[in-house]
Amino acid sequence: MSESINNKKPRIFSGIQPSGNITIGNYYGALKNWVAMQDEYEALFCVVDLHAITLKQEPGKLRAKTRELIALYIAAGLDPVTNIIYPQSHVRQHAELSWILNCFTYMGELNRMTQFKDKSSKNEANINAGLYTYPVLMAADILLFQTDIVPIGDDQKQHLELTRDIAQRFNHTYSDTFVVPEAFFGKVGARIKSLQEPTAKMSKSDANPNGAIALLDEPNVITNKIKRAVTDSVGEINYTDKQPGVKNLIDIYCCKTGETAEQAMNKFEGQNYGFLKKEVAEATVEELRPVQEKFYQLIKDKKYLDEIIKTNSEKASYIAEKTLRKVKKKVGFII
Ligand code: ATP
Ligand code: LTN
Repeated sequence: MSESINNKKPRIFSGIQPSGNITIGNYYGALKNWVAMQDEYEALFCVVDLHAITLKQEPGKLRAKTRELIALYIAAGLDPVTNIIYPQSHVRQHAELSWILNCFTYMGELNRMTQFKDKSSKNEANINAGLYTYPVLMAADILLFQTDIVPIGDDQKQHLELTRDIAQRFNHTYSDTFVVPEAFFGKVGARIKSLQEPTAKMSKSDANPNGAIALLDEPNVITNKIKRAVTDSVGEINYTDKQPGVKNLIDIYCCKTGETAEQAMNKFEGQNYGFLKKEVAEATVEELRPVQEKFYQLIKDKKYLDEIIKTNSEKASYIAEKTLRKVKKKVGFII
């Protein structure tokens, strides 16, 4: 039974990997939606460091990035008192449930995951088993908390479908144990594209630094990256898939203003690419300025951040243990 039936608010869970510099793709596609949803839901926002080590990470850097991402969650507007904000590795139940769910997931299902195919083709020297079972850990993250809604970018859709399948399979094998979660996709920010390769998604692991705008990029860096963004030779601003570079810039603009593409086109129709880029750069700088200011205050206060991590991890662990005990009992472990 959903815990949300007993409590007042439905529950959401989501996470970002501390595996690089988070981008405006993560911000508009994930974080900003979370901020808008936080009051209506009981929310857990996780920094998924266990997922991050599926690719090689430098230990000191991973530690710093994890704390940095916790601070960015708060700087972007998430309340660390009313929401549960914590690093995944602090709650051991994630790994425990993940093992159990591995035994309820078929290799045929994992073989179909496009993110695995994508990441393994880019990391041929390190195609480890964690990269392969990554979606099972993600399912464990979500199912541990009896999550109702999972706000994600559309690149995670396939993983969420697998999560639902695993939950249903487990529920059918035993009896109702997990809430079967629904995905939630934001309107405009669902898929921001790379500035250099506007048919591919903007990603924090992009090898080309000009492809992605990091949340902590300085204003002149943001402006320069947008100036260099790939457009086309049409020379006319239209919102169409035939002009993916221009379309992406309009999307980024709309993420800031909340306008529809149609509304934004009233402003851009008949203008040149230079004008579009200038407007997009100004909008982005303005959006990120307050987030950056708050971030630099927070990151100085390690004690405060560590306290947030400790209390929130304890809260998460308490909720997670309830589900895990139920699961262990159903599969036949002595509890
Ligand atoms: P990596 O490049 O390391 O794989 P990533 O940039 O894809 O990372 P994740 O940590 O995998 O980031 O994703 C965190 C969240 O941000 C997810 O909900 C994902 O769907 C969303 N997201 C990532 N990139 C984009 C994007 N370009 N547009 C919209 N949402 C995105
Ligand atoms: N796999 C996701 C990050 C992630 C996540 C989750 C998102 C891990 N666990 C649980 C939502 C819910 C990604 O790569 N973006």
